[in-house]
This record gives sequence, structure tokens and C-alpha cells, in this order.
Amino acid sequence: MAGHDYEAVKAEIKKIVPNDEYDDGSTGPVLVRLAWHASGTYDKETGTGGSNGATMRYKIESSDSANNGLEHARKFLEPIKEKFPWISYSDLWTLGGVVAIEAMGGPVVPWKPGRVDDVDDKYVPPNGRLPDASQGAAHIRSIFYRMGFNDQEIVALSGAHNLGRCHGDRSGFEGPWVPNPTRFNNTYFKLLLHAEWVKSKNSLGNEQFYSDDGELMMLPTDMSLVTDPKFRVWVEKYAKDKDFFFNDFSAAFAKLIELGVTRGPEGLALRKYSTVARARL
Ligand code: CCH
Repeated sequence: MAGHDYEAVKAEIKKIVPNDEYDDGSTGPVLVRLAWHASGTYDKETGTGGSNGATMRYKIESSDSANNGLEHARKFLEPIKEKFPWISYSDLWTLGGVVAIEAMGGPVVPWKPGRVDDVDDKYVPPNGRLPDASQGAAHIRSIFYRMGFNDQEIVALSGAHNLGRCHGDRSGFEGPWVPNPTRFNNTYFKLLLHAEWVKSKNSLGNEQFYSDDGELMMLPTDMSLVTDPKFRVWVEKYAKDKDFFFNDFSAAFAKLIELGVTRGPEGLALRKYSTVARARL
């Protein structure tokens, strides 16, 4: 919005990405996950959910087990909200993901400001709208089609698993997908295709896939991207061509963080359900 210095906010976010005391030395992956989970509740049929509103501030949504651990990301961003109180949480959380992706060597993702935070928990989407990692291709399709994504976009977005790791105490899964999880790349796709993956129960009793040396992992949903022939086509393309992956990822992530954002003539997000969606509810 006019008069607000978003470049200054971006510079502050960039500073908090390297962090020796957290995980693999970076807050970047968990910031990306916050932007994704804040947006991925969208349902195109009802127009509910999505990044506008920052509804994860409310207990109903923050206590969805899918969001375990995202309190770290929200806390990392809090001093920035204090420094720039004019920015909405919904803008800050989505911008956090975008800045983190770039800071970790990923593509520039187009981002627009103007989201408006809800003032109460009236429009918090129900729990259970985010994907369940223990399932397969049919489940992922139903979740991402509900948001309005196609197969190509689903595979591109899944490439975010080149970043970060699973934490047993948050999700029940353990370990990173790639050897260098704080650098964005297409290694995830290469490993999906070319490493040997063995299914085994982890220390918490959940099935996941392990590499030969047991250092790297894949979730059942990740493996479905290579076993499903229509998903696999895109995995092969992205494994071969990093620039092609980065372009597709950038477009799909930009679309993700705009879900649920209806913009008026000046680009400002309209209050939730003020238009078509309200009529449908
Ligand atoms: Fe993811 N993801 N994700 N993911 N995810 C987890 C961690 C990250 C699924 C499950 C999990 C996307 C799609 C899916 C990230 C970005 C994206 C974890 C471990 C699980 C489980 C959480 C923990 O233990 O901390 C499933 C299932 C799907 C789809 O089917 C998409 C899309 C994105 C972004 C575009 C990132 C980044 C992480 C690492 C977080 C961290 O804290 O290191």
C-alpha cells in the first residue's frame, strides 16, 4: 500500500533467516511452511480459508495438529511485526515465506501486499484441510484440487521439501529430505527418482521411507509423486531442469499465497466474504 516501506520489512526478515540456534542454522524452512499452511486451508467452492485474515492467530486453527511447530515461525516474525505495526499478520506471514525462499537461493516469488487480518475467530476454517503425509496420490489430489491446483502445480509445490526437515514431536515423522536442507534446489526430485528408498517404521511407529544410509527420508505422500504416472512426468522434468522447476515453483507459490484474497480496485484485499463467497455461505 502507498506510503508503506515493504522493502524495509523484507530486509528485516532476511536478517532473521540465518539462525545458529535453530534447526539446521536457518529459520527459512519453517517460515516457508507457515506461509503455506496459512494459505493451504483454502476451499474454492465456498471461498473460505486461505491467507487473508491470518486466522492461524486463533486457537482453533493454531491447535490443528498439522500446524504443530509453526508457533516457532510466528515467534520469529513477531519482533518484525512490533517494528512495523502497520503490516498485517497475513501480509507478514506470506512475505516471510517469500523472503525465506529467496534468501535460501530459491526463485523470486511475486508478492502483493494488502491482506487484512480478521478481528475475531468467526471465519476460522475447520481443522483437517491440510494434507495427511501418511496417505497417497488420491488424497493429495483431493486436497490440492480443492484449492484450485492441477497436477503440475502440485508437484512443483511439493519441491519445497527440498527445504527443512520433519520433527518427530511435531508431525510424527523424522529427518530431512536432502543433505543440504537450507539451500533451495531440485535435489528433492533427483533423490526421489534416483535414490533407493526403503519403507520402514520410524521410532514413533509411523511408516516413512529411508535412504540407504538412513540419513534422508521421504513421506508416503512424497513417494506417491513417483509411483503415480501423471505426477511422475513432472518429477522427471523438474529433476532434469532446475530453472524450469524454479519458474513453476515461483508461479505456484505466488498463486498459493493469494488464495482467499479478493482484491478491490486499489489492490487492497477486501474484508472476508464481503463478496461472492458470503452469498454462498
Ligand atoms: Fe510439507 N511437510 N507437506 N510442504 N513442508 C513438512 C515439512 C515441510 C506435507 C507434510 C509435511 C508442502 C506439502 C506437503 C514444507 C513445505 C511444503 C512436514 C514435517 C510434513 C509432515 C513437519 C515437521 O515435523 O516439522 C504434505 C503431506 C504435503 C503435501 O501432500 C508444500 C506444498 C509446501 C510449500 C510449498 C517445508 C518447508 C517443510 C519443512 C519445515 C521445517 O520446519 O523444516
